[in-house]
This record gives sequence, structure tokens and C-alpha cells, in this order.
Amino acid sequence: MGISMPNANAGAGVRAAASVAGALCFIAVACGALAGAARADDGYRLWLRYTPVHGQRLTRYRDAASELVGPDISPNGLSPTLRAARSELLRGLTGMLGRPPAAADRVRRNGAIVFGTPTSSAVVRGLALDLADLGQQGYRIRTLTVGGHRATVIAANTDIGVLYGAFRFLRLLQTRAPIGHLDISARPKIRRRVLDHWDNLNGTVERGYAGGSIWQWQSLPEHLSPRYTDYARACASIGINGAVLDNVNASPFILTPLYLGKVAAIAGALRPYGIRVYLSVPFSAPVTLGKLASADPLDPRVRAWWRRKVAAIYRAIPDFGGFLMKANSEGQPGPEDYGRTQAQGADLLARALAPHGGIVMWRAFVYSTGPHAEDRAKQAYDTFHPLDGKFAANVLVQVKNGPIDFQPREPVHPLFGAMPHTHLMLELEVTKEYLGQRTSFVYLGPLFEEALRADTWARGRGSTVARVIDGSLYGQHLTAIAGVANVGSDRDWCGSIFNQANWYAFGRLAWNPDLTARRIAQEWVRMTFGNDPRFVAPVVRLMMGSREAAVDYMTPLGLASQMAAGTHFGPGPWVAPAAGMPADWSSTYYSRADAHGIGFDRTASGSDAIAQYPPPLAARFGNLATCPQDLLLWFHHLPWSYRLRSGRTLWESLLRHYDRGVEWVRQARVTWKSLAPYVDAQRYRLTADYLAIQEKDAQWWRDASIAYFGSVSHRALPAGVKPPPDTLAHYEAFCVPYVENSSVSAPGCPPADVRVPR
Ligand code: GCW
Repeated sequence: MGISMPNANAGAGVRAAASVAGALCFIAVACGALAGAARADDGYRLWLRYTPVHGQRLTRYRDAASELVGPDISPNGLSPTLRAARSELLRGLTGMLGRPPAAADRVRRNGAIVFGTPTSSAVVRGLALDLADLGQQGYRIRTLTVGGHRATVIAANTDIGVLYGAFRFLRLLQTRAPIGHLDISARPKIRRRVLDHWDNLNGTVERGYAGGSIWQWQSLPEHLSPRYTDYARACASIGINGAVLDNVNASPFILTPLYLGKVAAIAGALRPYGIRVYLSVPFSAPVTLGKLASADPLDPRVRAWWRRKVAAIYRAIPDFGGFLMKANSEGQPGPEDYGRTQAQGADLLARALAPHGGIVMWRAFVYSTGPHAEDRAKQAYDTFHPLDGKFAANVLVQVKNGPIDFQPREPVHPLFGAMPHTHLMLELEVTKEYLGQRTSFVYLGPLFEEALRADTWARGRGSTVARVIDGSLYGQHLTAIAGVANVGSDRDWCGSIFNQANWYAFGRLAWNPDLTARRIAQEWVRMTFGNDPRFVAPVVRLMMGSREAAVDYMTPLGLASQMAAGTHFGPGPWVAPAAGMPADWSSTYYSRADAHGIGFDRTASGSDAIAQYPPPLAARFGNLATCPQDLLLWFHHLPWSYRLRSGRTLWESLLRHYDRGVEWVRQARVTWKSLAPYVDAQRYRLTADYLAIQEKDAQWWRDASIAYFGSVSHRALPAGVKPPPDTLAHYEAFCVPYVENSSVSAPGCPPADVRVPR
């Protein structure tokens, strides 16, 4: 990859010309092709920029979208959701076509856009479309003749279906697709598509890299920031229909009347966009808040407390979604504190929520932090698998994509497919905790796609994670997916322009897990930057390669958890078990590197974690001849001299991956530089600066890792491999004490006076 830059000054010249054009375009809407590239853009509008269309296409689009025929206005006015659909269509069409479509109550001319449900619109009703297969969330977009005129009809059974259809129609224009002969039907494959905000009530975010929390608790419920509506628009545009507002390391204050009033206000702002609010709650709330002696799930007083609390929530928020629970994990309280199972704990909340239609999302991220945790990767399965069939009908067990913790690459979690009598949902991490946080250019589409396509083999070939969670593998109807949000108070929402793509990709895959990461990247680039193929193609290529590059320079060949302790930012392969800390919070626990070799033996001769997988998968992972090379050290401990399929030794391969990762970032900078003429200066600069940071970070990862693994393996560097410029002691002494806005810091970071690696 890498496009060479013929003449850097030429790029700057075009940029200068472009910004003049941009200024003019502000006044006159009809302007040249540079318009999109020119205007400074702070990223606030995300992928909903609705920039002007030009040339012949503008004429065609104007012909096809000349008037807007909305639903009939009932005495109560339009529903808030249909109002949102109308205002989005108006905003989008006006932005792209340079003038608002005429408003009409029936089709009067060619090019009408009709939208509504059979109940809300006489025109839609009159068309007698077959909408049965769309369900409660789907939509149909069709080009039809209505009253002798050519019209595009956006129809659905529900108002939210209409809103989703409106966004889809606008996306067609944003990506400059033909709109003359449309026949599109769509409905989501997964019913609940939820963003989990790890936001604390003091405004920090557990793993947030985009400013503070977007929820302004102090000014709620009186003041509703306009950002809530823009957040909801962005979510609805990609089909996200749920938000857990607070951190899974939950505060009991969220359940107080004070905060529930604030939650109700946020729920009111999100409701028109079809987004339900959920809350993370602490299991110990009956004790801390209710002053009961215990939170034992079998204690009738505890049950009564939750019943009353839930009833109060529903009085304030009639469509409240339910609870997310992190129990008996990383110091959080849970049912095991009372000798009860995870299923009994979930049942407590499920019973309180069921009469109101609420659900429980009960996390499987449960592991004992005791010193005897033989293999952390086995613990969730060992805890939950025996409980299959014991969870109430309104409970979903929420499982991270891999068995450890959102690493740059993990194998499929063994619970997927293994609990046919339990609703399982998938949890992905959209915020880049382990992947460079705010600044690194890492598009997570390929990681999400890999997680969804992973074959569990639970019912033979093709039993993918996507089929487990969309309910099709075991015929289930309660289906859900969650993504840990990367949204914060920053003007650009996500801390960088390219981080926005991860929010977008999560939503699109949640709606349809069969989409490809590449197609999603194409859509996103077109909507976020523009449709010029000279820009779109190279940027999509960069995005598609970015995750693998990060794996290369951080944790290649199936290594995991080699990050610095606490912040998880930067390399820390030397982090060894510390007094008072669980062993599995160290890096050496995972790498098991010594003079002889490296890797975690999870075969029968080791922890035998592979036995948790169905036989075909266990055989594949367990056999060195068939184990995917990119998961080699996840499953096997191998001598440094072990030869990979390439003929290189393990040591040589490792080095090659580190170098390849750094080289990718270097090339990405060159490519990005060559694309300057196609981007506004503000977004160009931000991305260029962040890529420069990433190059230093990648180099730091590479040098520190080689220094460390070289010292334990006592292996010399082969000819041509550059030695790290500093000693291991130097890298070990360096640490980043804080991550801005995150509530987590590095433990025991010494204020050492070392030269920073970047
Ligand atoms: O990835 C780890 C994070 C913790 C997080 C935990 C979890 C919310 O480092 O910060 O806590 O996972 O998922 O519960």
C-alpha cells in the first residue's frame, strides 16, 4: 500500500484554492467539486453531513425528490418519531439538493417522496403495500406510480420503521446511488442493538477517549443539551435502539429519585428516535441504598425492594428497557457473595422487570481474581455453562467476543453456541481501550466482522456467532447485541474522525451482521468525507489494513494482554504479578515467555481450555498443523526455534510482525499526506497529527517488546533487524500515569525522569 506524494506543495496549493471555494460556497450553494473538501469541518456532523450534490446527478435527484408528502396531520399532530423523520428528510434533502422539497398532503407531481405508515398516511394506506414481512422495525422503499405521478414511497408498519427508512433513503443520496427505480426492503436481524456507555456520574468515563461523559448530570433534568438529540439522530441513522447510560461498575446513586429524574429526561430526548434507556445497577443496591442487611437474591425483603424500585422506574420511564449487570467481577458485588448462582442473581432482577416488559442483560464477564485462577480464559464458561436453561425468559447473558477481554485479537468465546437454552448476546468494545485509544487509526470493522463470522461449530459448520445471537441457530426471539460506546463530550464525539467509523460500523453490523466491514467502510467514507473515488478507494484500503497493523505491532501471533497495567495504554510485556494483585492482571501470565519459548498452553497438556470448544474446533485449535497462525500463541507454548509455515522461526516471525506493523503506520502517513487535496484542512490536520503520534507509539511498542522478549529469550537479532535504541530498563521505567478523562490510572506509576519514547 501507499500512494506516493508527487509534490507536497501542490497539495497545499489545492488546499488554499479549496478554502476560497469553500468560503464562496457558504454564500452560493451551487459550487464546484471542491466544496466538500474545502470547508473546515470539526466532525460534529458525523456521517450526517448532507453536503451538496453537483452536476447531472443534482438534476436527476431534484427530479426524483421534488416534494415531500408526509403523513396526515391528526388532531394531536404528528408523532414525535414521524416529526423526526420529516425533519431529517427536510434537512438532508435541503442540504444535498440546495433547496427544500415542496410540502404536500398528496402526490401532485412527479418526484414525490411519500413517507408514513398505513395508519398515519392515507396515501400509504391507499397503496395497500404488503408490509407484513417487515415486522415492527423494518421498512420498504419503492418507486411507484401514485395518482399518475412517479413517487418514492417510504413505508413501514411503525413510525420507527419510517424513520429508519428515511435515513436509508438519505444514505442513498449521500453515497450518490441511483434513486430512480427503488425496491428495497429491510428489517434488522437482531432486535436490541444497544450502546453501553461506561460513563460515571462524576462525568468521567471508565474507558473514554473522547472527552468526558456526554450526559450532563448537573444540569439535568431542567436542561436538555441539543447533543442528546444529535446523538439520537446518529444512533437511529444506523439502527441503534438502546443505550445503557452508566458504567457497569455502577454507582447506587443512579437508582435514587434524584438521578432517576435525570434519566427520565434523557429517555424523553432519545424516545422519538426509538432509543430505549437501560441502566447498569450494582447488585448491592438493596444494602447500600435500601439499608437492608443483605442483597441475597432469595431473601423476600430483597425481592420486594427491587420490585418497588423497578415499579418506581417505570412510573418515571414507561418504556424503560431494563438492567445491565456486572456481578462478581473485578470487585463488584454479586449473588456469589451469598452463595447463590449467577442465574439466581439474574432471576432476582428478571422477576422485578418482567411485569413491565423489561429485560436483564447479565454479563458473563465473571472471573475470580483469586491467586488460583488457573486460566482466566476458562472461567466464564466454567461459571455459566452449567447454568444453561436456568435463566429466566427475559434474561440475556451478555458475552464478550473473546474469552479474555477485548484484546486486539481473540478466538471466539467458547460460550457462544454452548448454551442452547439461554439467550446469549454479544458484547463488542467500540471504544479502543486496547487498540491505541484516542489517537490510533484503527478501524474495528474487520474485528467485529471476524467476531460475528466466527464459527462455533455448535450445530455443525456454519454455526456462526451471528447465528447464535440473531436467534436463528436455536430459534430464539429475544435477541441483542451491545457495543461499549466510544462517544464523549468532544466536539467530534469520538476523539478522532476515524473513531467515528467504529460507532458507525457497530450500528450497521448490529442491524445486519452479514454486512462486510469493507462495504461499511465505503459507505462511511463517502458519507463522512465525500464520494471522490480517488479518495474513497485509498482510505478504505487504509481502514481495512489498520486493525491488522495494530495487532502486528502490539500482540502478534495470538499474544494477548501485553499492555501497560491500569491504563492499558502502551506496551508492558514485562508486567509481572504484583503483590496483592491477581496474577491474570499481569502480562507475563499471558505470554509465559522464558528462555525456552513463549505462549499459553491451552491444549490438554496445559490448561485444556480447548476442551471447552466443540470437537471440530478443539481439534483445529489443538493441532499445530491446523491452528490458525494468528492464534498460535493463544493456544500453544512453543520453543523460540519452532518453525512456522513460512519456514521462519517463531522468534524471527515475531520480529517480522512488529516491523511490519510499524512500517504500515509509516506508509499510512504517506498515503494520508497524498490525500490532502480531497479533505478539508481541519480534518486533514487532525488525522495527520494523530498518525504521527501513532507512528511513535507503534515504534515504542515494537522496541519495548523486542527489548523485553530478547532479554528473556536470549536470542540475538537476525541481520537486518534494527536493535531497539534503548535498554529494556529504559522502557520498563516509562509509564503513562493518566489517560485524559478516564477514571482509570496506572497503578504505582513512578514519577521517573525518563526520556519519553515519543
Ligand atoms: O476491559 C476491562 C476494563 C475495565 C472494565 C472491564 C469490564 C468496566 O479494563 O475497565 O470495567 O473490562 O468489562 O467490566
